[in-house]
Amino acid sequence: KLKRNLESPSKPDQVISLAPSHPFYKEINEVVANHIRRLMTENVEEKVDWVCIADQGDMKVFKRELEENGIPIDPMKAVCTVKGITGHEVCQYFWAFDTRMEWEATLDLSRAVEWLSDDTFISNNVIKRVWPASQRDACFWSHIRHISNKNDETPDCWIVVNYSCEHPECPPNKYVRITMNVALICETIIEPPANESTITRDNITCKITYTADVNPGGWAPASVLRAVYKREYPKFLKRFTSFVIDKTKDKEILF
Ligand code: 6CM
Repeated sequence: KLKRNLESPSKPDQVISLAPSHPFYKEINEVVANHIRRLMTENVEEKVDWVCIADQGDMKVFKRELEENGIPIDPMKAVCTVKGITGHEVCQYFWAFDTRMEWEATLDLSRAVEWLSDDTFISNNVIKRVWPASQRDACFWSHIRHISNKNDETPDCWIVVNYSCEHPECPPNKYVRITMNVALICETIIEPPANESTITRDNITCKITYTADVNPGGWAPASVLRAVYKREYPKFLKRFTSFVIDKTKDKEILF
């Protein structure tokens, strides 16, 4: 299967390139649709049970404290706006496997397990150990999709979903297996330049919504985990978006 190439990206797909007969086809479509629905109906800034844990002006991170059998599974949600990059660029780099370790600071290693199609692959990711808990890993499919605004009911956006799955070549036998449902959804805002001149990076802004529902698997001390999240999620957003700005600054804009 062909890998999507960042240097000469293929025409944006409007549809899933995974075959409808694939065992993950239904799940991927349902998970993507749920994220889009959540995006359109949920405004964390208006909800009382969501707490803002980082506010850096253009970037805000929220959490909702939740426990399951004594294990914290706090859903996280972040919203940020970044100038000079498009939603397509942000999603392409969040999804791209070959550059993941250039911006990922929470992983020890990432291994591609199987390419399902040119928009979906499965990877195994070993997360850096957090003392005093055991080391964790995750196995998930990563799917990228363009959703065009054919009608007023859906926004024109790019989305990447990282969603836990099982794979015979990735058994959960060495580390504690975390499970997750992570989505990065981007909308591009274009400020029309004066005198119908060409759009430059000064005219574009990307609105990013990031959500992460992570179950750390086995025992994890809540106070340590919550301290890690408070520190690491804002750090990730800053580091990742700076990475995209740096990678794209001398390139043509990928709308
Ligand atoms: O979304 C992020 N990265 C993606 C690409 O790698 C992918 C990553 C998922 C891993 C999420 C790990 C969350 C951290 C879990 C720590 C559990 C340790 C238990 C310790 C108990 C004390 O979606 C960026 C992820 C940024 C995470 C801060």
